[in-house]
Amino acid sequence: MIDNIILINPYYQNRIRSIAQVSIGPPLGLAYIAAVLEQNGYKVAIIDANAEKLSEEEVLCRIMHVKPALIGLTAVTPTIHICYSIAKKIKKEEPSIITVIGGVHATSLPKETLNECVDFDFLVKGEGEFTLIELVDALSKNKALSYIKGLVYRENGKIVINDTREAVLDLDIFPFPSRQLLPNRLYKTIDSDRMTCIIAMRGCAARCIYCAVEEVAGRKLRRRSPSNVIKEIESCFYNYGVRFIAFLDDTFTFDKMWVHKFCDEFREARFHKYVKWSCLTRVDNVDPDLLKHMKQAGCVRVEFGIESGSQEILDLLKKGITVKQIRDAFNMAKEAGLSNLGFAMLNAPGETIRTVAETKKLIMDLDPDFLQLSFATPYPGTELFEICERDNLLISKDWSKYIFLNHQLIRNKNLSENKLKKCMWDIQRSFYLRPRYILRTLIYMLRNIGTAKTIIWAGMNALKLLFKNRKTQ
Ligand code: B12
Repeated sequence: MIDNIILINPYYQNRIRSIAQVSIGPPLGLAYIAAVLEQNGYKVAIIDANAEKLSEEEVLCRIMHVKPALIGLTAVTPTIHICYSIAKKIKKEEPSIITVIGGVHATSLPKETLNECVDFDFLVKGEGEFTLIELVDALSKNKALSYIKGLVYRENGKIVINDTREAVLDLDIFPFPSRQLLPNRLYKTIDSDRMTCIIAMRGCAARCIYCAVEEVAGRKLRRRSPSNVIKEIESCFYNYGVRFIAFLDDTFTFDKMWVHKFCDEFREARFHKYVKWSCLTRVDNVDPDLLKHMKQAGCVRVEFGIESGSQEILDLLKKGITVKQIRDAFNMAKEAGLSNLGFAMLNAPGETIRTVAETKKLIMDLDPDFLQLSFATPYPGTELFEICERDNLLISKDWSKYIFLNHQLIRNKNLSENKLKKCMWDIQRSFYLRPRYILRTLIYMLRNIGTAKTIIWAGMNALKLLFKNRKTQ
């Protein structure tokens, strides 16, 4: 009988330190899975080792204290080795505990993951809510596993990959994530230390070759209803004192009608006065009216993928946008009074000193309020990964290095590793060390005094990064 389940989010925040990654958000995937398990009568706990900064030993200690029947672990590519290690420690201490791995890395590389780690008993491909319920039910009642869509397991020494599970179309059927199992007080962004994340949509229709989202959530876009999302916000506000929501949807404004409706309902419920929010979107999915409406409904920041200032690189990445659209979107956001963040990357295949200069120029012209500059990283399951494997451009398959802020993983015949680091440092120095930028950030800090500590910490990280990069020159 599977009567006690623990889900674990490993500790990774110490490894992804950077200016733009000062936020710590809840592991929403695990909280959704927990909600469905609880709805079906199972006893479940979540250990958010990331938010609580728990070492593997501390995680193990908590697990052994409870001795659950089943453990579920979540991983992205650069954290999979941490899950390998936790699973190994669990199996060594208590081999009867069933271990399940899920998340985007396991979904992209199911066979490799089970081959690399004998300590995982099961792997869940794609969205895990119903697969895990069916697995727990089958194990409890000794039923066959072969019918469970999305499940991967070993049978007679061979790895069996069951049929793919269809994506859930009506997202309103899911209960809200089990926030009562999370250390909510530990989640924060530069905007607020009373924040949480919400996902209003799953799937992404864009075809960017570097993105791994399709692996888990597919290309078909599925939206929750605005009222369902607002009910979740209401619960976060009254039960957990949440004052800031970071929407994690890949393209929040993909369906503009939906956003207008959401903004209307949010304002009608009067939440816009007490709860502020931010979202991620594409530069080709916004217009002045929409952004103004979002601002009126409490939105404070929009985050756009810039990726590159070179049209050639944008086209190669299949981003489906133009440099002009990037410029227009940032202007529109500024005119609407919204703060903005831009994501950009260096070292896509074909990057040259000229295309880097184009990116630098664009970033300086746009002058975003926040910038996240990273290395193009070929995550497994993406077209970029296939291209790099095919053209022998992969520098390493050590997954722990797949942190796009820290490591160059694509060989570049136009730019040496050293030259590339220099370019990265040059853009960051030119961007952050402008008196105008420093002043603006100080004003932002004064306005958000509650999160000043977080911003100072981010600033220190930025300086550390700049000096570290300078030393390597
Ligand atoms: C929010 C987010 C973050 C947040 C962190 C999480 C948080 N708690 O807020 C921050 C900003 C810190 C972050 C950082 C990074 N991220 Co990120 N992030 C996302 C984002 C936008 C949303 C994740 C999410 O909540 N999804 C919604 C939930 C419901 O889905 P889910 O987590 O996938 O969970 C479902 C299934 O995967 C499965 N499942 C997951 N775990 C488990 C466990 C079990 C036991 C089971 C049964 C099932 C299961 O069931 C869940 C429910 O259906 C995704 C893009 C996306 N749309 O998913 C990228 C994404 C996950 N990130 C990505 C990357 C690359 C990173 C970084 C590595 C970037 C970097 N700095 O180098 C870091 C590394 C973080 C780390 N863990 O080490 C990539 C992952 C690619 C890969 N192969 O690893 C994604 C897919 C984006 C992309 N464009 O490709 N990220």
